[in-house]
Amino acid sequence: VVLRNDLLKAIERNQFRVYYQAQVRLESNDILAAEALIRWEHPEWGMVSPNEFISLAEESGFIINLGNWMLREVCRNYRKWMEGGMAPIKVSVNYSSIQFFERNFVENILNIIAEYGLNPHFLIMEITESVFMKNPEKAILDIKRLQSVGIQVALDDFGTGFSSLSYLNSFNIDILKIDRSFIKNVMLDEASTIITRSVIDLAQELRIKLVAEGIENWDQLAYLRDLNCYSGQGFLYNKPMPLGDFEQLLVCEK
Ligand code: G
Ligand code: G
Ligand code: MN
Ligand code: NA
Repeated sequence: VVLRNDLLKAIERNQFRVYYQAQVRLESNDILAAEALIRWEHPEWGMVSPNEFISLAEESGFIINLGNWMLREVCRNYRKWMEGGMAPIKVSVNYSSIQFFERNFVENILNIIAEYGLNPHFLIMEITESVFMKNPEKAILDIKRLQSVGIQVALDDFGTGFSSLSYLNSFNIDILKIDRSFIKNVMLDEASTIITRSVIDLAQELRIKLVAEGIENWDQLAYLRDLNCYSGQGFLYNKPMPLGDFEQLLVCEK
């Protein structure tokens, strides 16, 4: 209850932060995109992970306000990057299925982006398969509309949960993010190694861009590079970091 009351006030109290983690082209080390990840800087508990509060935000409906806050913050920062002449990378934002099924979901996103005078094509929307399970007809239409203005759609945590290959058929996904539980065991566990290799092949054949999540060491990177895996993110490159630190990284890319 304490957590919930605090959460509902955290926007007005200016306690949310956006952290960024680079998504890197494996072949060249170029930064392709930044995944935006929310953090709650609580005065007593310090930096609170979204794992601790996203489901609470979903249950209470607060996730809608939180998502709007997040997109505005991402747009505001992105505009600053563009004005500073930074490399035009994309920004990848996580959406929960609750947000996806809000009534004016797509209009709302386009309105916010327009407020900041940005072209929507900088945005990648990360969703999970729960979006497809709830209301596939609406999901197909919304994904089409997002893509028609240049927003790309990424399927997050691929290979976990109930992810089905048929989703790749019915929903026109731009990017697949293979879950870090597979990358973690690459070269250590035979099944994870084979699954990873197969997903890389699958993405290539379907012409879907693949992001390998959770790359933590050189062995994993070497394996993924050998198989021509397109891109990845993980602690080997960098951890999610505050805005200022990420901007330093972008300046070096310039
Ligand atoms: O960054 P971290 O490992 O703490 O993220 C934990 C989980 O929270 C991940 O599943 C991530 O997708 C989710 N998450 C992070 N930021 C957001 C956000 O802004 N909105 C939603 N819906 N989920 C987020
Ligand atoms: O569910 P989602 O893929 O959105 O979760 C993203 C979160 O995964 C990031 O916020 C970050 O905290 C975590 N993460 C990113 N890279 C790594 C990594 O290399 N190892 C581990 N264990 N977690 C990572
Ligand atoms: Mn994600
Ligand atoms: Na993931």
